[in-house]
Amino acid sequence: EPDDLYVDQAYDMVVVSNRLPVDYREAEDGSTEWRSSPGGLVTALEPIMRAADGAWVGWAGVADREFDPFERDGISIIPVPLSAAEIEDYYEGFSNDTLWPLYHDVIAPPSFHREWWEAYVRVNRRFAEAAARAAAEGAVVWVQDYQLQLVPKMLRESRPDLVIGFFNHIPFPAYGIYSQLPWRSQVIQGLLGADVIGFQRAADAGNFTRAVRRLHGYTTRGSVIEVPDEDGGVRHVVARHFPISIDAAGFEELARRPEVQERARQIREELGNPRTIMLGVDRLDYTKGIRHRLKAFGELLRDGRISVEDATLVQVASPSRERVETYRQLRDEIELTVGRLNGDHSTLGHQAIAYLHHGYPREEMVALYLAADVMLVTALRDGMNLVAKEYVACRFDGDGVLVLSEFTGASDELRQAVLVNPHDIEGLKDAMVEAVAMPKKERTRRMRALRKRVRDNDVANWSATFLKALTGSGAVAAGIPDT
Ligand code: GDG
Repeated sequence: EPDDLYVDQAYDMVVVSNRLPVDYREAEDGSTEWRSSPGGLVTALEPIMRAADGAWVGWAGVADREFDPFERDGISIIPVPLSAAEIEDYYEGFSNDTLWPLYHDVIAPPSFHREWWEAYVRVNRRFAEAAARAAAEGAVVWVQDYQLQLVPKMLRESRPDLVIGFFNHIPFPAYGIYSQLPWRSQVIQGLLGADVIGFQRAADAGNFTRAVRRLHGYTTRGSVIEVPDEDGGVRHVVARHFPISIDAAGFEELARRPEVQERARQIREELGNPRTIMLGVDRLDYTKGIRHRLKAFGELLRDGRISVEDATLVQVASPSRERVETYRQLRDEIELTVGRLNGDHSTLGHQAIAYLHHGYPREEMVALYLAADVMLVTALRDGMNLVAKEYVACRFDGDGVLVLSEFTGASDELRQAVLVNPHDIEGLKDAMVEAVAMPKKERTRRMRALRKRVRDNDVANWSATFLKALTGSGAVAAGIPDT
């Protein structure tokens, strides 16, 4: 049973994110539990939160339920309630059907609805109030992601004593696209309430800074923005990139387990021992370029450049946002394409595509990474793409080829991947063939360089760098290098 240890204004470190690191689950038989949702962010922040005696403010994942704060594994959990209507308007609507497509360069058309915006403002205020209530005098509050862009300003207004950070996990678009947003000024002002605004790529930070100049005319010097305050002075806000990463050692540890390696061998066996296994792992999302990948693979089979005896494509498409119409349509399109390609090319002994619309335990994901000779990351736009980094971290054998879209944040760092423009289907096909045929020596050389990069910048490094920039911000913000 969770024990209620909550005290107002007691926490020196507060993380605010749409979802808590734990989900409330109700089983068929009526039993309930708080289940950990061990994402990368949780792994990154857990040690820091425990050391700082921190609090995590977020939604528990169920509608219309209020929960008291409680402690779990040394972290105080502060649930914020959302009604079913708010989930529709703030989360599925404004977050996932307005901001998500807009910030990913309008790959899908964003919907603009004033009721969604009103719900977004209302819910952001609720999160800000919960954080303000939890934070001690002078505490550090770190707000996560696009669902909560108004929280920094709301917090600063009620609690000017706080040190406020914000990290945007998804891209920030160029002004020509961003400026479509009817509430573009309010969102910029919301973010500028922070002391440090973090982005994945230097290009995202540049887009944000340009939007600030275009909309508000504030002076910017490198990564520092001069925001006028009420008493005629200026406040320094830093906007720069902090590329997120993964728990690289944790993934490698899993990959080295004998039972995981045995499972990788078994996967190859079960697929009929194809010479090459290609792998895609994505949430089923239109930003991930799954259709482009299938098109390229299908044409390679059609043209006889590869055969089903040579190569199988395993595509894990984990279920995502199934109540948003664009996602339902995407699923139908992908499943039609997979069905056609398998019908045209599979034999009784060899499937062209093993398509899996499931979520899997992490061990199984790691076994898949180990089994995959070629990893295909063909996103049309992606803030970072952690799958690319996870693949690399797991390949302690120094083998495997990463095919990586230039439109991912990861491609700024993972330069030794086979880089592709997924819109160029011919180029993508050539890259896939090149990856299949790459000599062992070349594979090893590239993988060694990729692995060094992921190990050197792991997720602990990411959070430490951000928090250092944040706690050294304010007067000394100008000292932060701007590259
Ligand atoms: C957003 C940004 C940015 C997926 N299926 C299963 C599973 N996963 C895990 C992967 C990976 C994570 O989910 C997905 O992370 P990505 O980075 O690839 O993509 P988004 O979900 O879109 O994340 C992205 C990220 O935030 C962090 O800032 O990199 O650009 O869009 O860890 O392994 N994990 C398990 N089973 C699955 O079926 N266990």
